Amino acid sequence: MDIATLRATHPDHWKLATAIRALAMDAVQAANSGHPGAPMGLADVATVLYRNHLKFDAKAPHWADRDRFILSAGHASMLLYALLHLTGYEQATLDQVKSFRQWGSRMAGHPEYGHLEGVETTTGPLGQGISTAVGMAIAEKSMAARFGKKVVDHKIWVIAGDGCLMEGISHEAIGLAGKQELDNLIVLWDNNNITIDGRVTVSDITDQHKRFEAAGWTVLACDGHDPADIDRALTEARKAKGPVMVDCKTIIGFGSPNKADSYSVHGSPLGDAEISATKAIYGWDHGPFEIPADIKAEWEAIGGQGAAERTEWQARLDALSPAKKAEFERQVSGGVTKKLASAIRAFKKAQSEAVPKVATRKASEMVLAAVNPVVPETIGGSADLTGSNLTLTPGLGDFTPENRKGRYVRYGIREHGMAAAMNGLYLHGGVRPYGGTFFCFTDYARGAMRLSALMGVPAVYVMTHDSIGLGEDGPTHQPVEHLAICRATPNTWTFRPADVVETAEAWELALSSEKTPSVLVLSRQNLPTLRKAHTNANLSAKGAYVIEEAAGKRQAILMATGSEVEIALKARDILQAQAIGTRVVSMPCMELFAAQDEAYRRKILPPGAVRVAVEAAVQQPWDRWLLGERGTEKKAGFVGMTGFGASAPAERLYQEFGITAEAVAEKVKSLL
Ligand SMILES: Cc1ncc(C[n+]2csc(CCOP(=O)(O)OP(=O)(O)O)c2C)c(N)n1
Repeated sequence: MDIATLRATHPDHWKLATAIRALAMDAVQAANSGHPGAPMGLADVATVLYRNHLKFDAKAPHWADRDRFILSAGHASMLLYALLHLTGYEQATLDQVKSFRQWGSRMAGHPEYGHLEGVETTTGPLGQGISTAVGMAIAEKSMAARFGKKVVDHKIWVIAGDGCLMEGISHEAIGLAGKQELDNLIVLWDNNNITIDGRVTVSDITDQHKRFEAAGWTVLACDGHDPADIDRALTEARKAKGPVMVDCKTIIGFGSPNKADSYSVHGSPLGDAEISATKAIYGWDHGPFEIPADIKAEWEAIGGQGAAERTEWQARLDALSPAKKAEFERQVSGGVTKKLASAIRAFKKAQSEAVPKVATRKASEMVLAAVNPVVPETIGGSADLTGSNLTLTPGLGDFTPENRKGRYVRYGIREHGMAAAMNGLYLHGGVRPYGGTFFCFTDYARGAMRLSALMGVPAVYVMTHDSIGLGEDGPTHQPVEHLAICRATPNTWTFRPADVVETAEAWELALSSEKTPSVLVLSRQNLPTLRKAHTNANLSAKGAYVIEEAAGKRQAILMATGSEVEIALKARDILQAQAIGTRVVSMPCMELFAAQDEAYRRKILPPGAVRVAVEAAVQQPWDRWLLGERGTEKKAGFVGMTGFGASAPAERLYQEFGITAEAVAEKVKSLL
């Protein structure tokens, strides 16, 4: 539909949509950076969505039963900011719009979770939003099954652009959503045939309709500038079977006389002259950031449309039994049940008596078997490695279209999609997600793992097969640099537990975390129980502790994690037999150790002694503990990997790569 017809036939709609377009142009111009084209093209679709379909109350951004709106095309952030401002979200003031993209503004370059109410997830890395939304849709289904449709019954709406659909992660997400028949998920595709390099067709000729249909979606289409047609499509979408993709045919930079339908309007300000010309075409004779009071009032009325529905919902929530209501509220707020700590304590006590020799992946399974029954909000899963990651415990049941109470998601071979879904599961509220794959394949999940950290989502990544210790699968499967990568990522706890007790402690910390994701790095090979004296206290909480003290004068400190703690303890035996007093420090989580005060760190790593770190991975993250923290280069050594692994049984690999107790003892002696 062209502008003249649109203005003539839908004057009310036109005014509302033009307010979005004007704010987007003005804010990008003022910031002298940003992406005006997509908001201008999407304003009609968004106006119909907010006006006629989205269930929300601008005065209650955290209402648990609101529809979620995910702007997967995060570069179009001004679309979302304009909507939040116009509908009257308290934090989305006009001053914030004016300081779009500037230091301290809630309206960051791309929408950032936690900066501004109404932003449901961080988007910007293309493809993440649509994939996170799949997790939200799963969470909605799970919550509805557990608490009833009277209190959980909403939709997840997504706007995704060509870029989101081209990203590989979207393939994983679309496949998962189709299999799971998520009829609460509606994706509005901004089909404008433009990306940064020009027409989409310079790089892609995919038939998106066939692609979505092939994955089990319902596909609808509309003219993305005709409000009646958009409304028809969205109305149909709400009733359709399975997840729905609505192809919204739009024009990027709609109305701009010299830039519409071209890549030049994608990611740079229009310029004052072009803004004037465009506003003239719009019939919008208002200055920058000026929204006439009647139009603002109409938008605010839209912002309040859901208030009555929310009141009715509150009454239904209040009608639940007090226990059920309290449990609903605890789960939605991410609160930790007291039962977790007691389950972990009992588990630790039993294991330090039984002293099993098990792989830490097996230990993790044993912990989960104790924890899952008392933490009903966990939803686990694996990227097709259930039997290797050991993430499934009795009684969870598969989450399927037939069994929405199931708490185990078969993610398929979709590591990145799984990680993004885990973000969505948590952000929706009511779920503590964990999911597994081989540690090496964190590479495949990394984009979403980074967003867990950036957003402060305490997802738990169960990453097994943690080193050359996995053996015969060889160097393609043997991580060497991945511990360094995880430890380099801000706001991430990387746990590499040494035995069953440390594994339980890591799980307790991971499931109690408020804002930090955890990566549990777990062995394939069996490891002895080292913590034989039970402590109620969680020793891993300080990141590192003395697991074996030096006998006699302390001359050496060995530091290790995971399977190498056993090697360090054997090296200590060798050294002590030669009267070299040796302390062994287990360091299951460097980040937590780094967070301790100087006094504690000094207690664990006092000056003077030779320091040797042992880890079957690259040295990089150890430099601080070897060279800093009162250490000196002359007295520091590392036993670990300097390159990729190899294909052979694990024991042989440890011999060949020189990660042995004897080598550690020799290293110490060479430094004394
Ligand atoms: C993972 C990722 N890769 C690259 C980019 C950089 N980028 C931002 S927008 C964009 C083009 C997106 O095209 P489309 O989704 O069609 O947006 P439109 O041009 O319609 O605004 C690119 C490549 C990004 N944000 N994320």
